[in-house]
Amino acid sequence: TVLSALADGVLTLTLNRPDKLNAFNEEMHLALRAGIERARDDSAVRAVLLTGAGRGFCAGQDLGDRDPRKGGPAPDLGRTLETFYNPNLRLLRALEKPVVCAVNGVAAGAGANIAFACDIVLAAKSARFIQAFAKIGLIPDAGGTFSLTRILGEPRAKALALTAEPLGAETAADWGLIWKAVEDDALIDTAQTLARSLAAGPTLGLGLTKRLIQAAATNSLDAQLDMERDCQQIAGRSADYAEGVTAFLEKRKPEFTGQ
Ligand code: LHQ
Repeated sequence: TVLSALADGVLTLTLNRPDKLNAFNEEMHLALRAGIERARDDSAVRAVLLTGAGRGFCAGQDLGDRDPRKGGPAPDLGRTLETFYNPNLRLLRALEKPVVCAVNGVAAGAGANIAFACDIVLAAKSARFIQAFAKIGLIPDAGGTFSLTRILGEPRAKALALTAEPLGAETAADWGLIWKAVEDDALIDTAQTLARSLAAGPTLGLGLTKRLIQAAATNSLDAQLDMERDCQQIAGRSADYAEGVTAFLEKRKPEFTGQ
């Protein structure tokens, strides 16, 4: 349910239930988790590219999994979040390697919010983001109330979440919700080129940068300055810093190793 391929330091994870627009079932949650854990544990992985197979990126939770018409007790969706979604969201944010997301088509419900948890999001111009939860009586999960509010502020976060109105990729980019909207047929090449160039970069420093930027929202300036000091101390001792400066002085391209 998730294809996994490592090339040029980039682990490409492709959500792969195209007949269901890559909606999440339990198997796909666990396969995505295994992919992110591999990215964390395998030093050959220096960047991740997340995308979807077929015409959609991800339609959120598979609503066919539990049919209320069949009766039985109401499901405990809090438990579903705790068991399946939240671990993946936490792993993605804690992963100290760049994660590029290529949103190749519609991203609905938790599918949209998983994209917003990635570090650099590119979307096909025809892709749409839909906070579909309001249509079925749920609240935006998979970090949606966090990312939408942090990125957009309350007015736009509330309107998207309360109306479930689709947001086109170009508007999403104009609003700063994603990095760029690109022509449909250029999406995968653009995302792969970006992911490969990040993977060839000073990934130790890039990982620290991700940690710092994510911490900034809740830190005071003083705490953030202390954290920058500590992270720069680590970066300054890295082989990549020595190589970066040497390459600059020798007027050549640096060869970073992520060490
Ligand atoms: C689907 C789905 C889908 C199953 C398309 N499930 N089959 C929820 C509950 C539990 C725990 C905690 O978290 C969550 C989080 C959530 O994510 S809630 C939100 C769940 N997602 C949605 O409500 C979105 C439902 N899907 C749609 O509204 C539409 O499919 C969109 C707008 C995504 C795409 O529309 P179209 O491009 O018109 O495609 P379609 O509707 O024709 O879908 C194509 C096929 O995919 C179709 O199957 P079929 O056999 O008829 O060809 C759909 O039934 C299936 N599909 N989403 N979530």
